[in-house]
Amino acid sequence: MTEQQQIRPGDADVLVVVDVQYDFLPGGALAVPDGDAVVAPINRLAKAFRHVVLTQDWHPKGHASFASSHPGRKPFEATELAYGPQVLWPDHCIQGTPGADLSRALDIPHAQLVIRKGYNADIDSYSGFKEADRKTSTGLEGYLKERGFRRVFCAGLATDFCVAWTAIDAAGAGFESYLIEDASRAIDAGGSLARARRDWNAAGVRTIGSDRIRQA
Ligand code: VGL
Ligand code: ZN
Repeated sequence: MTEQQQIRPGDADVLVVVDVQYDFLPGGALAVPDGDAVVAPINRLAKAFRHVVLTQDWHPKGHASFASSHPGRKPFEATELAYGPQVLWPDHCIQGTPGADLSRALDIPHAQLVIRKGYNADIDSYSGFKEADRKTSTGLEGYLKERGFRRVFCAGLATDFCVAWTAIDAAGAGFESYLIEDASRAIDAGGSLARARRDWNAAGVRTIGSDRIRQA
């Protein structure tokens, strides 16, 4: 904390809180181990950011990323969809269900946007920016650029999927991109966390702890 310079969030900085939804929290359909540990650091961080955006995984029933949509396949198996490789998941974050709700433990009344993703039946979207076909945009890049943000700070669930892909796409879109690791938790299935870390490092995403952010 004393070695590295503190970051003081300002008007060019936005905190992106990824998928803190009941289905990813303990007891949820796709519970991330220790997932509820992100809530306290995120609430603390959010107080230091004037600008906060939330993402919300938001699938229709029968979504292509659900194992239940592929007869004979099981959750956490890999498959190929039209756009490439896809991990198959338990049914989760179905539009309008309690599991898809954002956690009420989040204390971020000043959040300015909730961006939903994964609503196209045939395409998954880990990233808050671009769907898994790597072509279809959610509109988040245009929104953040029009707002004049230059640095994007990502935290939430899960580190190795939606947080990593969101941070990677933020870097690809030209933002200075940060992944706040202690305010995120991973699924870590089949080496996914190590793989994601290689990918976000290669993309130029900077890994930081929440202690780098000066508290408000
Ligand atoms: C996520 C798997 C499937 C995530 C979303 O939020 O990381 N992971 N859908
Ligand atoms: Zn999902």
